[in-house]
Amino acid sequence: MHQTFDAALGINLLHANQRGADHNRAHFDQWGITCFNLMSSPGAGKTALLEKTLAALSQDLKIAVIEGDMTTELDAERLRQYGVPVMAINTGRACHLDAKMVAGGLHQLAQEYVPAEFDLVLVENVGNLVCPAEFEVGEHAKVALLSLTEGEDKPLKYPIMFQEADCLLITKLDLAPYLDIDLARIEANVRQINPDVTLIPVSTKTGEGLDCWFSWVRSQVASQTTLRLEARPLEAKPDALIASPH
Ligand SMILES: Nc1nc2c(ncn2[C@@H]2O[C@H](COP(=O)(O)OP(=O)(O)OP(=O)(O)O)[C@@H](O)[C@H]2O)c(=O)[nH]1
Ligand SMILES: [Zn+2]
Ligand SMILES: [Zn+2]
Repeated sequence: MHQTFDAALGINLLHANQRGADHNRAHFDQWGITCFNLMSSPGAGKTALLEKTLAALSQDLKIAVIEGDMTTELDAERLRQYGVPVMAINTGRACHLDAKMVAGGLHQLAQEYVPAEFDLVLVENVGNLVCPAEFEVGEHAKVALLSLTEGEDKPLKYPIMFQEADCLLITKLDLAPYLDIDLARIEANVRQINPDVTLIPVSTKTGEGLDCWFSWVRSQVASQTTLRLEARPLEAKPDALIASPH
């Protein structure tokens, strides 16, 4: 009985979240913004990757960040140094961002800026290898990070995030000489879970692989823009949505 109740509650929560995520995506689409949801275990290198990404791409693309942390604004402060809007969301006790929290970030963006002027919103999820993958936030692509120090078996032991990822960055490549780890085995384990994922090994310390990541980002933004232009004639401006995200 207890289990049935829990299961029903879980399904309702996910349904409600999905509605919120669809709503957020509608805003992104109307504004012409591409959104990525960055997910990993704590410390895999999401903020370090965002720092490099903002440094390399924020001249060409207009970028905003929605930064999820349980309690602090430490990551948000790191990213604000790059001169882009960073909306910090403290989740309190929650171990993931949900669609409603990201909607809060979008409201803030819409109040302080003209959202239609942005090209890309990067969401840094709370560091957690399990829960963030269950809660869509309205993103166009899920980007997962797996650092070399976490071990070869993680894609097999925690498959959901790896299954869901459109792009998987294997991070901290510079540490390979110091670790007893086989990159080819990690890649094989990832492919077993998600054969088609875009796999990019990187190091933010040496810069290795970052150009490949930047190209992926640029191509996603370009293809999302093309999709939207095909789906909707330009004259159909979402005035009501721009005026008020909710
Ligand atoms: N050697 C090495 N260290 C890295 C690399 N990327 C990140 N780090 C280090 O790993 C630690 C965690 O990096 P963050 O970018 O803060 O990780 P995160 O995923 O944002 O962490 P949370 O937000 O707490 O989940 C920091 O000490 C970084 O300097 C890398 O490519 N190589
Ligand atoms: Zn971080
Ligand atoms: Zn809305």
